[in-house]
Amino acid sequence: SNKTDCSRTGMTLIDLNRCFNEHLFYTQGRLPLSATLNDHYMAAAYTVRDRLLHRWVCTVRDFIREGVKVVGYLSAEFLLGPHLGNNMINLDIFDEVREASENVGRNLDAMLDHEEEPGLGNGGLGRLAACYLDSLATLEIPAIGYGIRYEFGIFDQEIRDGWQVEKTDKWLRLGNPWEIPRPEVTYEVKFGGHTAGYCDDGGCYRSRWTPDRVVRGIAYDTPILGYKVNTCNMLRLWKAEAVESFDFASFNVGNYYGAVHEKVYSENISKVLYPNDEQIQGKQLRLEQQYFFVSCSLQDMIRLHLAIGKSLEYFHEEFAIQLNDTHPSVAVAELMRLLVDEHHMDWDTAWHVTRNVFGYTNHTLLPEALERWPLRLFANLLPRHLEIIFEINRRFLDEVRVIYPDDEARIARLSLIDEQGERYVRMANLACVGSRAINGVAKLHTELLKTTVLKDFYELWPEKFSNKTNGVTPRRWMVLSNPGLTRLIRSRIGGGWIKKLDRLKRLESYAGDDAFRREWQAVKTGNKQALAALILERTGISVNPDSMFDIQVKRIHEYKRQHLNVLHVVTLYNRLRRNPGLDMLPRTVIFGGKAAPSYYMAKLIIKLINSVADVVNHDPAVRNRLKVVFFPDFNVKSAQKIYPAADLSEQISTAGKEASGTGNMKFSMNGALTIGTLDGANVEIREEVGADNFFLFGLTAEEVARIKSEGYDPRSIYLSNPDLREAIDLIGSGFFSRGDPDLFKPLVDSLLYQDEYMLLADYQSYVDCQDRVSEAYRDRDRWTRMAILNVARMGKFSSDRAIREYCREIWRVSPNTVEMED
Ligand code: 26V
Repeated sequence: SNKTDCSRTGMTLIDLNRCFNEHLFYTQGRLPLSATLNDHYMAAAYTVRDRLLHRWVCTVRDFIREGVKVVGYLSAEFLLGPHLGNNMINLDIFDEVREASENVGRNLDAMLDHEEEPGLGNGGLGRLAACYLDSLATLEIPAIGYGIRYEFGIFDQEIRDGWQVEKTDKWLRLGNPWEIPRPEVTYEVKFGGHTAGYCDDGGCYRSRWTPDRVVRGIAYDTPILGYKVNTCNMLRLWKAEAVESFDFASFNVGNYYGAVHEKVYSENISKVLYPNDEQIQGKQLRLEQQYFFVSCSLQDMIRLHLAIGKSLEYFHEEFAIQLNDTHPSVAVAELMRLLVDEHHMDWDTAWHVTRNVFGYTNHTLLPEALERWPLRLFANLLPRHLEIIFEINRRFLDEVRVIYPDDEARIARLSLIDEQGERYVRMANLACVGSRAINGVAKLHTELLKTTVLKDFYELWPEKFSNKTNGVTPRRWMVLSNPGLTRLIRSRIGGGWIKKLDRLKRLESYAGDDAFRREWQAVKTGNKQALAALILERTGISVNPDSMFDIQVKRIHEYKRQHLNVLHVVTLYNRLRRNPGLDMLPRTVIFGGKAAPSYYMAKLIIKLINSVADVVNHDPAVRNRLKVVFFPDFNVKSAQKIYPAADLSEQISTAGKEASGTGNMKFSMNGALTIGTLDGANVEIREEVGADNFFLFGLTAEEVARIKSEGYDPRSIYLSNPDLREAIDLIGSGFFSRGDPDLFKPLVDSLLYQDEYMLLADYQSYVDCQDRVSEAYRDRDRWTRMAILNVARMGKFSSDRAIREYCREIWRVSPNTVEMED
């Protein structure tokens, strides 16, 4: 299919070898003998990139020629993970590149390990955006991801003396071969100043915004290739720069530092990703980031739309724009401003376009995570947008009053402005009013949205609401990260499942096949040995690959309840102390995840895990039956090594708190069984794999709400449960803190006197369930059968299924096959 330019982007081993050597010489400036690991990595990356770019230009050419509808996915985060291996998989040249690298005496895995990942996201939300880009390209849907090119992504985590220490993520240090800077694709973004009314030529009242600062956004494009297709979409990330690289006016009057200050100030906007913690509210720089990337992205889409010769009143027929949470929701006001102020459209037409172009995805029910901006701050930074929001609100509330006359309480709740006490702009309300479609990310989450945080909007516009259960890409999360399992599955049912994950169903008939189960176990053992080696390298702890690998990896948060897992560990430890000869199933309990730098309790939980690990791992009486590991710096790269090695996946959030979870899907796809609550997507995972193949415990979301409303008393549970009491008391006694009873007191007290996330209420149910897990694991054939059935029934959780639903039900876009010829 690739006849035109086989010399430069051919797919044979000969083509790849030549290309690799040419890049080593002409791009890196190296002779084979003096090439470093980095040189080899760069040469491989450019070799792969050439093939992406060939497909990319064909994709762009077809966009323009066919005038197809394009998805614009707006997200403040894209947690892509390393590119090289993934692109090799999608190009279907993995084995050839391995051979080409061995031909120059370099091990491919060393090169893959060398890549620094772009950590431009916090966790689930950013990783979801990355999986969705992969599926959009694989399904041949024209799409552009828009976001921010943070110079520093999520911090690197180090553990010192058991505590988390944050290190800046210098991911661009060695250059980034995967991005194409586009210095000619730039837009200006205004900030601050004031507005003034005037009459235009037609006698219409208009508003003119005179800003006091202007910043320039520069596009950096990353090609996103689909799996075994020619569609190569792009991720366009904006970097902020000063409009004049040097302010000569200031310089000439001697204000050199004033001029440089302006430059430094502008560049700050894309400097660093905010970790999601409580302090984000009210940070002006965060709002500047949001507006900056939204404005650049909308201007870019408008330019592309006008370039194909269409009128802006049809903008929503050429683009579907998705708001990934409320972070980009200022887009509703910005699109109105661009259409009305800059392109002189009348308000009603502009509002029609706006309301029909946007979709809004909600990702959390936690009230403290719902974005609101102090009105003062908003007015100072975006005075024109505040006017527009007031006008949207006035018209909206007029409509509401017709439907609900005299229901002032409801009107106050629906208003875009929170007016109880200090005034705020409510970003979720803005997103709801400005969108045609609103969705949650799992069945339970969507139902809870309708009855809690977005209840009033649901009652107003039930037809706007739908559920889109999250999914993850099987290319990265199975094929790339678990080659052993992929090979085994392929040997029985071929490779069709990689694009049609439902086909994994065909594995069901092998669940009872003894030979297959042996091979399955061998793959798992291999993955566990590899993780054990990595754990030894990163922590100095040696773990036994024959023990059950019980793993919880995710951001550290009280609602995710890593400390409930710790209570279980301490309970097992107490059993061993009480009964040194106990025949206990050997377990290795592994934790990983970052705490937001200002989230004190989360950091204390990390310290607790490490302190418990220290004692348990060094207690000779434990004798290999229990090991505890905190795996530092959990990120996409390490995740690819961790999920394939898990026996047990911990998904233990308080019911009703985790919107979906996506790690739960990655574990299960790699043959781990889940212990979990009825929360987020766990509910649907259990539905799919069958109740017999899922370890369920704990209160339901309804029970949590009911018990809370009736008055919950954690202390009475503590007093009446001896095992729980013993575990908590041991932590509170200073046993794990060198005799210091104060260290973990904040944690213990919060459990005894508040227990916001109801650990104590779920403790016994969790421990009992863990005992059933151990029992099941002892019967290795039964366990393996269950693991096979888990994988076989995970088809629903492919991001391809999720994206198909978004395409059909929200975006109304269809595939467009890209031809490589001509
Ligand atoms: C933000 C904040 C900020 C304030 C303090 C507490 C807090 C807690 C969580 C968040 C995250 C909000 C958005 C988010 O990342 N949601 C995640 O989205 C994933 C993809 O849909 C989903 O799988 C996770 O369950 C959900 O937490």
